[in-house]
Amino acid sequence: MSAIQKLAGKFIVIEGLEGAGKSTAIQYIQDWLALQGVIEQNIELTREPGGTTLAEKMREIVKMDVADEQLDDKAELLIMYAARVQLVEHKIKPALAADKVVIGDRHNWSSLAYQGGGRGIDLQLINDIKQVALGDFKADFTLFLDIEPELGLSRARGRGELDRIERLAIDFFNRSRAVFQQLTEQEKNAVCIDASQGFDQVKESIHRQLDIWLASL
Ligand code: Z5A
Repeated sequence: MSAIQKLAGKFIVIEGLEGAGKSTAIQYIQDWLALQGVIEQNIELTREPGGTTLAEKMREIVKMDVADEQLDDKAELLIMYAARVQLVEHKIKPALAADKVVIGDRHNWSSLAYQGGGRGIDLQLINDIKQVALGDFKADFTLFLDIEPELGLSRARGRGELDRIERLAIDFFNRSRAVFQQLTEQEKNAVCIDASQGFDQVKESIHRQLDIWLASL
């Protein structure tokens, strides 16, 4: 079977803390797909929360600062899943059914890491909500870009003002990171990339891990 045939209908996800370099890594994945012969029209890019008209509205709500009302942690969690259902049902599944390769900038692990690890919501409750919202749908391959929160936030800060979630204490991000690391250890089709390396080394690591995954298909 050719690489193009193996990759058709596959969902690749990039996860990691802010400033880990997810947007940059997505470009590296696109470069790698091009090397495998996958044409641009057969690649769909998504981001979470967001990626559809309604899901982008929900993204605005989770990022919004409201002076007289705090977004409740459980409301935040439910909005993440509402946005995810919209994205999966209206964009990701149709693209996969059309044999496209979908690259996701964040997916389900971000809820376990941020709302679970960071906010302290029970991981089993989050898994139950996931099951109701998405059933067994999941990524085919996950690349977790691991970085010290301090370094990631300093990179994110370089881009301008931090948003509502980015302004949380370092402890929050350390707890989120620990969940990401745990999930990577547990999941067969996931790898950890040291995102503190320079651009070229990160690119090389991502391409190497994608080669190994492709060979396993
Ligand atoms: N969230 C949640 O709580 N629960 C959920 O279920 C989901 C999300 C899905 C989404 O924000 C927020 O929602 C996020 C989690 C929460 N919260 N926060 N905070 P977003 O989409 O706006 O932000 P992000 O996903 O964290 O992305 P980001 O901040 O844009 O980071 P990034 O994409 O990983 O980084 P980047 O833009 O590729 O790189 C950042 C900078 O570092 C940039 O200037 C690069 O040139 C530089 N960079 C990248 N790689 C390197 C290397 N290797 N060396 C040096 N510099 C580098």
